Amino acid sequence: MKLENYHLESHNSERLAKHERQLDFITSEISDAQSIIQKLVDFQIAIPSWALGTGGTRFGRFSSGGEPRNIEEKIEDVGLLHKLNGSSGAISLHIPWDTADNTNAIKALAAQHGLRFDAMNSNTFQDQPDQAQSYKFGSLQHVDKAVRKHAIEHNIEVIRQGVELGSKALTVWLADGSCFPGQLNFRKAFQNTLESLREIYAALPNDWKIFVEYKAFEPNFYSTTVGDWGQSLLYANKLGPKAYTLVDLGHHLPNANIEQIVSLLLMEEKLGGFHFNDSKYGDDDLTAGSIKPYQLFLIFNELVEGMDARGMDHREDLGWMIDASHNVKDPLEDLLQSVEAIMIAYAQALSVDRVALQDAQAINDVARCQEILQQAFRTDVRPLVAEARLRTGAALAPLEAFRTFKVRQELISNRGSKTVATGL
Ligand code: PSV
Ligand code: MN
Ligand code: MN
Repeated sequence: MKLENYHLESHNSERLAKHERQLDFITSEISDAQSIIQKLVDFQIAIPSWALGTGGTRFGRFSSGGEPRNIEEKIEDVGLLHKLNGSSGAISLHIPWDTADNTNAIKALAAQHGLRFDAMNSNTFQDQPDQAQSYKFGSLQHVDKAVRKHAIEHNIEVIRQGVELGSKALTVWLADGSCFPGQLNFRKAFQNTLESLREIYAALPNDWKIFVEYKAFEPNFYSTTVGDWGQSLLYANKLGPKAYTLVDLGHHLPNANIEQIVSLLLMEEKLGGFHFNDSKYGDDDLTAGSIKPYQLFLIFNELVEGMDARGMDHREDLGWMIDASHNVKDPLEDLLQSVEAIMIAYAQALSVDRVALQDAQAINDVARCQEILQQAFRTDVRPLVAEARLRTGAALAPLEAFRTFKVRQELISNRGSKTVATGL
């Protein structure tokens, strides 16, 4: 069945009494519940177009069926998520996977679903069919200027497509690096990459940003040319005010203190945005908050503290995106879970008693500092997140609604059980 507003209304009315009891309790427990709810209503997290199909590993891929076959169907899927949770009002496209033939129709379709276009992603990690130059040994870093030029032109084309759609940012993630010691002159690779990024930067419209995403490893396993936040920050500083670092949670070496990285990038005014996900080992791209929810909370704790200290707008000043892959779960269910986890971490961070924390820090009361953070982390803020959804007309329990109203079955019957989404 097609998901209609009256479905959500009946879903919500069945749960309303219980929800109100839970909401009453939490609003009596924390002081500024209403302002937290409003911030949650305003907060939007972009859904990556490439996460809407079933992911896979190099060993196999097991589709759940009804996957979106083109950009129109990807927009429809994000529209469904947004209808269910009220917080997925943007889509992040990956080019050339999502190159649209008719931009105006795509824009109209997105607007119909209440979606905007978040950062555009370029792809210089794969060779496209009949591509004249190969990215086997890198793209923007390549020893051959012709390959670099090809990659630069691709990025400029992505900006062009993004401008037509109304996007305001380009995310550059490079697979560039080396697999074995001696393969690469690190300094030359860095300089080539910088020179290439400068050409791309020069093509950015004035109101655009470029996000330089770093990653410690994979597909290259000896060195990566934008390997950590230090290297990304170097590029961003050298490029200029429109360049920022993008933090993908899965792109660090084990046990990295991501919240500290976030804090310092904010201080330097070079934090551009996020790719949220979670991991046990590396770039696992698991559901946000599924493995290390305390880390997610600590990251949001730094974000709220750092953004408020700098007077930044929580909605506008950073790019909030998910970057995940779903191998065994329904991608839409998984994305609903990720958005929920991000909203919970945000709500918990908003509820931290900042004045008390500053006071405790000033007298080195370590135990008290820990208590204050853990008090917020251990408070069940889910009714606040649910209330934000209720106020936007979305579902009190999105995942349950997804199942009750048989959304996947409807997609399978419309699209078939063997569809393969373009992307990863
Ligand atoms: C690379 O691992 C990455 O996180 C980058 O953000 C890419 O754009 C994305 O995955 C999809 O390939
Ligand atoms: Mn990423
Ligand atoms: Mn990744």
